[in-house]
Amino acid sequence: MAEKKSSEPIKKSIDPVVLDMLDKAQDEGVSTAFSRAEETKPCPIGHEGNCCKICFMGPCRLVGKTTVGICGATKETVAARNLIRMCAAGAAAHSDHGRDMAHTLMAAATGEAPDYRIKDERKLKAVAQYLSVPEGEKSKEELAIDVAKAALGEFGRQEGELLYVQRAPAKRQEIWSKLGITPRGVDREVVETLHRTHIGNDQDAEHILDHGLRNALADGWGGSMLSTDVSDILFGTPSPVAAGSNFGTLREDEVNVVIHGHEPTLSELIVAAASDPEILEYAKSKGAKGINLTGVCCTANEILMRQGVPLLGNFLAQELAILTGAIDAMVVDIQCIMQGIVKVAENYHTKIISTSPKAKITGALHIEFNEHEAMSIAKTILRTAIDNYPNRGAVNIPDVQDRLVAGFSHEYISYMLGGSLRESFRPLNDAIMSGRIRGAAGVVGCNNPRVTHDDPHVYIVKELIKNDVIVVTTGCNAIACAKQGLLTPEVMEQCGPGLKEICHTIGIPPVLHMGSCVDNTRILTVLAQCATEGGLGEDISDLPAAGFAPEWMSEKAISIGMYFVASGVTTWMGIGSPVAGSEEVTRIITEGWKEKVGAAFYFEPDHKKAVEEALAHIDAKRKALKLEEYSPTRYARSATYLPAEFAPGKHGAYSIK
Ligand code: MSK
Repeated sequence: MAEKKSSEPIKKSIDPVVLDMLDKAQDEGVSTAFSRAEETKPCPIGHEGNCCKICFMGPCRLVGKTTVGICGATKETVAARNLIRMCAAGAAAHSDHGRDMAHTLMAAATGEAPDYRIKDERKLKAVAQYLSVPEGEKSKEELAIDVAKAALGEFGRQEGELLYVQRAPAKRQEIWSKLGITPRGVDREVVETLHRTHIGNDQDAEHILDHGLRNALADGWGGSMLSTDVSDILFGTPSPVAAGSNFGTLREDEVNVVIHGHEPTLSELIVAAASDPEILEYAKSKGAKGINLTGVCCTANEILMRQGVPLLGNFLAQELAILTGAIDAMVVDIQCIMQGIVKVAENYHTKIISTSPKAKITGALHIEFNEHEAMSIAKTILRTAIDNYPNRGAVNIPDVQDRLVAGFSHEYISYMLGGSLRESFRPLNDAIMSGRIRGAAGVVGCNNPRVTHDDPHVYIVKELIKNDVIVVTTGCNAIACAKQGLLTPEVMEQCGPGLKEICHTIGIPPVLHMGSCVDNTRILTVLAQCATEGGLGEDISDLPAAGFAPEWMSEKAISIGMYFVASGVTTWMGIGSPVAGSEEVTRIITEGWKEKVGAAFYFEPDHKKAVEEALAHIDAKRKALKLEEYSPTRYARSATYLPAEFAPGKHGAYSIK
């Protein structure tokens, strides 16, 4: 990682750039999420899931001698309802995003959105198969229309079950079927959550939570998975790409446009428009040398994965980036956009441009996006940013930038492991079986100012690879890793010897950036393929694998965590438990779900303890599979004596030029 002030006290963040910007915010009297978190303590009642506000007899606060609400609802019922309502909101956000992608595919295929085209025909054909759409003699546009129709049908499906459920291992499907939690329609499960949790309806915690699992599965194996697939069809399935990260990706002499949110639909067009000669000429006419794009949150991850656009920062960096004075426009679409950015921007020249018909922000300039006039809107946005370039005041861009390699779709991982003729997960399974790789972990999720920014993310990833656990990452964890240089081939040197040997031999980095929040479904696909490849049991819950969301804050993170668990991956969430107020609900989601779906849902604020527990869990899974006992020293020698041609950066398609 690039060095800055090593003596900087690590308190609010482990990122020196964030610490510098926080000092600047304090000096200039600018309020940020960090300062507001200090001023606003979490409500202890709501924090533990003990506040019920689903009717207007309350809100009922179940504390002290008050153990039931006015209607008689118990702490168990209230905590369970609160949890699955969070899950439903998260699933709705992901899935509504997925639905919009399907509408864009339809518009692209019918010619109503002329700025879009079908970029990945191979993926289109694969998705057609998953959705039981016959290929026949159709043109790619005709096939795309049928795929879009089938995809849209999954959201409103009224009969039967989601088609993508069949992508899970057979044993997992049986578990869901036996428990009656196989998801039906995506929208249906969200609506049913709201219905069940209305006053006077479902009032048995376990029964409520069972539906929560089904709702989460409708996200993971439904809305989110469709979103990822359709994005790949439209914009291409990611393959390795090198880029930079952190505030040093801003340019003093170019128009800086920051893309923030979650949807790739507009940002892909902004990337294309930014190299349009007419737009570049316009930028030059205002004194800028060019247009520089960089991104925040998952829109950033989407356009990094496919276009190599650099990462500016993760969730907690969005306000601080404006303090550089170098951002001419921050273009936002949906989800994870703090209202606070508008207030911060009032102190500088930055224009906040909202674009989604679903997300207006008071005080922001709204340039509404629609896919029918996409390129024209993208250019209008860039012109607005260019017009704002001469309005800059003092600029303070920290000279900190780290390299990264991203773009690890499950298709690419499979190709990387087996080559174009024998794409498979066999080498990965073999490496796990031999104990060279101890296990696998998905580390994902947000930032939360209640903990040291990026610290739990980075600690967990470093500990896992040191202990020979291969890591896949998405969302804001991936951005935290990028800023610490953990997404480069060189990080192999920080791995345990077995993992290091495998990374050198196969040519994979130990931390694989798989994309945005909806792309957590790529992780589900990898897990399903490992489970069916052979040698590691028959189900995802048999795998020596674990999930983490150490700095979670969003409802989407709850939905992701719950669909990981319902798919068989024991998952550790950080921060604290939103159901701590009910011992019974805590028991159900841990021991109870372990029995039901073979995986537990832990909320463990101590991230060091979470890693220890996860490593013990991985070893227990290895033992149950009767695999070689993991030994950290067994492969030490072979990893030390690798030939020079396998040196980091020289091997594999991901080498940074
Ligand atoms: S952006 S949901 S803060 S990961 Fe997907 Fe980051 Fe969490 Fe938003």
